[in-house]
Amino acid sequence: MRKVGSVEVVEKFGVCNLDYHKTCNSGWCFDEAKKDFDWNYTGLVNIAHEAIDRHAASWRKNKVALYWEGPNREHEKYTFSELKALSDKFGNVLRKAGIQKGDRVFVYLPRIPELYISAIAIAKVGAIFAPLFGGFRAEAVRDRMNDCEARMVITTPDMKRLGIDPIRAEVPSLETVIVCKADASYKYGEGELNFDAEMTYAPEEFKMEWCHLEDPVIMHYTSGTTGKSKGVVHVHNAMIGHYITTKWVQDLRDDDVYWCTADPGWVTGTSYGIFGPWLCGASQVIYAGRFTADAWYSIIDRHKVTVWYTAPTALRMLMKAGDDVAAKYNLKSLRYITSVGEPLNPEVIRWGMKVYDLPIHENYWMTETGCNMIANFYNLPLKIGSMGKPVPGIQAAVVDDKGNVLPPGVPGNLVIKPEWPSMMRGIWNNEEKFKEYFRIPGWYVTGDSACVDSDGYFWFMGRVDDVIKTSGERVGPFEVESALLEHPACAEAGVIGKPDPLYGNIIKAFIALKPGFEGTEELKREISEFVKTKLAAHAYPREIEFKSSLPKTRSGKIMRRVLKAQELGLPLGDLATLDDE
Ligand code: 6R9
Repeated sequence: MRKVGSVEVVEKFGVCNLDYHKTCNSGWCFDEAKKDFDWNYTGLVNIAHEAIDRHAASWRKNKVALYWEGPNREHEKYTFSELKALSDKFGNVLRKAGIQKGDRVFVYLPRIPELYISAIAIAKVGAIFAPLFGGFRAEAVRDRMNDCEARMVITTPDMKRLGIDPIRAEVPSLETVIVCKADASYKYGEGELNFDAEMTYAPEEFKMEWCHLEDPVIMHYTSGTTGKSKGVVHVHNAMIGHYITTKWVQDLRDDDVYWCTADPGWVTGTSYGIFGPWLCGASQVIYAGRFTADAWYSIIDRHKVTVWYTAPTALRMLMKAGDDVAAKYNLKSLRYITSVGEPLNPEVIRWGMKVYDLPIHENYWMTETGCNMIANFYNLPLKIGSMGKPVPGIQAAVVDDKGNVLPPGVPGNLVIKPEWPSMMRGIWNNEEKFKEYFRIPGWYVTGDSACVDSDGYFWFMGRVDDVIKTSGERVGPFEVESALLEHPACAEAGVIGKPDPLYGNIIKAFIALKPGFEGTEELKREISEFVKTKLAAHAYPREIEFKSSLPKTRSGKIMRRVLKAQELGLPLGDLATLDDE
């Protein structure tokens, strides 16, 4: 390690199949990547064909695509040919249930093999794969399904009971529920199908739905600062971004065993936990169990994981668990580690270099960008604490509100020049929201602030809006506030992200109670629990503070900015719009 200015630099070694400086900003990399796909020669497009069937018809046919491990060490493995056959069959099941090109199919499953088979099969019939976090509960599920008029959901009996049954009658478009892993005593209701039984009788012969590159195939619901969650639409063309960045940013090669720890309910678990690695023909590990340091290290040890894509909160928890836990396992197989979702603390990288004998390569992107935008590539000197440099073919900049590019060191809006293959093509049913991303002429606006240094590395400063990142999960304050207001005791609620050493941020709620309610500890617990069961296990306030009233604008909007400044002891800023009543 050596120091350059105030920044520590680690020189990286290793085989390099990317000449960063040659490829940078030329845009050729995307054209180059197309040559690796069948559609470049046949004109017949489907991301599932390129991710699975193409390999099933090649020397990779008997290569393991998926090493699956369950919560109790149950394990299964699937080759590319097996995944092709299973997704062909499930494609027939979907068609028999009436699913057609363009239909929205929700997958509300734990990370069991059925989730991955579903994702591929949904793409194969030309429908839109909409993954939902297992942690979501009824109202979050209902709002998302109604927003895009979902026709089908694939789930398990337990999740159905928590997330679907309470709201089934409120989602008129939902025709079919496919139930996975039900035991013999399960009673199928109207419109419900048994995954296993359907698969047993489904024909093997399948006809792929050939699509246009610009046809939608993936939709992720994500949160903004106002309003309900938005459906971010990605098209088959996104495969180019998934593929090239998995190769270059994750440095994935044919002999790797790759493990992305993310759930597909988060974009990382779809772009880099389903499509990216399979588009590269790689073997990937999926662990369906919960996080413990022992469980995670033992996955790396037993599966001989070589490339590991994870997130800052997990790394901080591993650091907290202590070096002794790491020492119990053989982690020597690891050759490359990457992280995304929130800023990665320099001390975590330094700790990683000691314990894993490897640096952790941070990268940056978001649901809407579909693939990594900025990264610490393996062949660049790593600047600890920086997000790295733009992916070749991507032009990123820091600009002021008018779009003027700012000089090095000056913070401003982090923006990206549209468009690239995996950029979102729309927000479902919401042209207005989509347009907001292009409010600075000529740029896609990320909503983050950053600065560039004189070497062209990007440094994250923060969100410019109220979006909260907690344990790497993106949570919109509005959704939490709406859930809070449904509690009988809450008159007003304002929600902020409060910095936290482990979770990055925690959700803190300020609540004004209705008359007659007393702000007890008991009530705090009850309210937290209420949000958990309505919205999601990760989106509840870990901290609640009762206040007699909340700061509002004259038009009655809660001023989260003021709550946050008060909480952090910062200047309150411009209070011209504050209603001083
Ligand atoms: C992939 C993903 C996107 C937001 C993004 C930014 C934050 C992501 C980061 C980072 C600091 C990094 N973010 N990577 N902040 N350093 N390396 O996380 O997608 O859930 O849509 O969140 O996450 O604020 O705008 P998503």
